[in-house]
Amino acid sequence: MSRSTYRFPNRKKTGLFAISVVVLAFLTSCIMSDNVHERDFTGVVAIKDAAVTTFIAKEPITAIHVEISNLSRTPEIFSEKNTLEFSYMHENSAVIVIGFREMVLAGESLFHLTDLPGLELDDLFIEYAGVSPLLASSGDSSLEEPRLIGDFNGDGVVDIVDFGRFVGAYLSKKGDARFSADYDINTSEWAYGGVWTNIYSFQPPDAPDDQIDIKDFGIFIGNYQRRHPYRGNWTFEGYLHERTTEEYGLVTGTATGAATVTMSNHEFCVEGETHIDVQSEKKGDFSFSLEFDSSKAAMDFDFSAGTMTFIVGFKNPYDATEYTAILEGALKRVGDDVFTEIENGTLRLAGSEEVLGTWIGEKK
Ligand SMILES: [Ca+2]
Ligand SMILES: [Ca+2]
Repeated sequence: MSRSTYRFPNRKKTGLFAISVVVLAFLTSCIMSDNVHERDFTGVVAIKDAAVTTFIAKEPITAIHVEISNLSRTPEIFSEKNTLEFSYMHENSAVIVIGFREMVLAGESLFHLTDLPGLELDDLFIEYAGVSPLLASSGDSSLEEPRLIGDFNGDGVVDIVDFGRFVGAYLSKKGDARFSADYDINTSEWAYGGVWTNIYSFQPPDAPDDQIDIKDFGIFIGNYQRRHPYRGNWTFEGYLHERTTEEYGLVTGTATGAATVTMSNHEFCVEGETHIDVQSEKKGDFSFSLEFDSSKAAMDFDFSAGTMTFIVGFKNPYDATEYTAILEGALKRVGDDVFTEIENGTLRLAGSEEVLGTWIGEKK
């Protein structure tokens, strides 16, 4: 019985309840209309009630610049999103700049101001950046060198150090002392896939607009905390060509190596080691280990030629003779796409054109 009552409640009571809800909603809307204000901006709507002003995206947004005139201090900013923001006073205006790590979609809340009950929506000026990245290639490159856009100091990561530089140039124009074309990155694109997926890595040559503004910040935040994908651990395998010598008979060899790649001043820095096994007919099997001399190890890409070069210094463990080995190879290609892997490179010693072996290399 109680079960059926629960499922089919008294219709009279339900009707009364519905009327109460309608009356309450009507009363609330009367009160709200006095206290809730709304203003439409391009791309954004601002909704203000007694305590909070909320900014809602009307289209996808990656960064927003808000100026509030007639203020004497910067306000408190609160956002549910993962943001990078800065604010400052400029004459009698508070300037708030917020970048969003993930694009904020239409209908989603961007941020709130909680401590400005007297805010006039007419005092707001808003600009924003929204980006539609173009993914042109599914490979790591198309014979253009990808760049980690926003890594201004060239250490292979976009971080707070780069942000500090960017902030210093914010709202400068060509000709200003603070301006540098390095920060004029607003036309950058997600040009490649592979290890560069979702990283702004390409900038058309004639595209900068000679000013550093919210559009540039929108790109910067998109790459914030991203790392240059060639940093990290690479592995190599090498095969020496068979050769017959009088002393050792038929000699064959294999090598395995690992290198850790970092970056400094936009150059790759390499440290690592390799292990070489050499087999000989006459004297039995023997093997030895070689360590890279990191001061001599270097790595470079030539994307216009589609090649990678790896230069390694090492010592012969028996007589301490030092050698420089040069590993060169064509980057793997599939159609127009280029991948930073070597499928069949050549190995020789510096100063000699004689190819001693082959190698393959890839990043783990
Ligand atoms: Ca950096
Ligand atoms: Ca710009």
